[in-house]
Amino acid sequence: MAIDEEGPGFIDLEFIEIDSETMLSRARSFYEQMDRRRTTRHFSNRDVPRELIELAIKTASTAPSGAHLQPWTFVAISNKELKALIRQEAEKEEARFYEERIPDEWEEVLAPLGTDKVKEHITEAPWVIVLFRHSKRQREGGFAPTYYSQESCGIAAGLFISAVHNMGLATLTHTPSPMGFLRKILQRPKHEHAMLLLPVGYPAEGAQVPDLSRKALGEVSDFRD
Ligand code: IYR
Repeated sequence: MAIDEEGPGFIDLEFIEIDSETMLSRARSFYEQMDRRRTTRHFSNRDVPRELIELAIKTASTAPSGAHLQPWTFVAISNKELKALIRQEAEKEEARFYEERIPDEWEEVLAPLGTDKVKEHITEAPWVIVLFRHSKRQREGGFAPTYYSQESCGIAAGLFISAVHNMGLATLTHTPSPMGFLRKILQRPKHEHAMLLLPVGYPAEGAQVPDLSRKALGEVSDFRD
């Protein structure tokens, strides 16, 4: 549809132009703010109001998605018994992973991150969010596919992580493997697949992070001016 054609269901884009100086300073300060984000495994059990979690989910849900199907459900858990059950099941899977299934070449790159089968963050953090990806959607009494649901949910997860960091809290992208148990415990339908488990909260006092650096621009980009 050309820009000046009338089309059903279209409205004008709301766009506020920013002058170039402000643009650059906003771009810089956003980068600097995001560059301070770190993934920590050490969470405090200090309470976080539910409204902040709701806002992080609403922000995540602004993500672009295949055919605008928004193929995600964010399950937000603060219930202590449920968190304990999830931790217990996650640790069972992780014990098998770390003790039996982990290939050498994977162990080699994980070792510097100090991860192990103990998943204290699941019970320490006041909130645990589980992102479920929808591989199908309901249609006329049956099911039809969703499109690019991995990409869509990946983008939504990125926005969620940014929102949490921006509000001054910490989160961790945990991928218990395999994570089928989450659908069962959280009673989600079969076409929803747990993709990420994200504890959200304040970092514990004395929280630590691996001493890492990020790749330089030249290593992650290829410009063709
Ligand atoms: N799922 C495991 C292993 C793990 C894998 C990767 I790749 C990480 O970056 C971190 C951990 C766990 O959560 O411990």
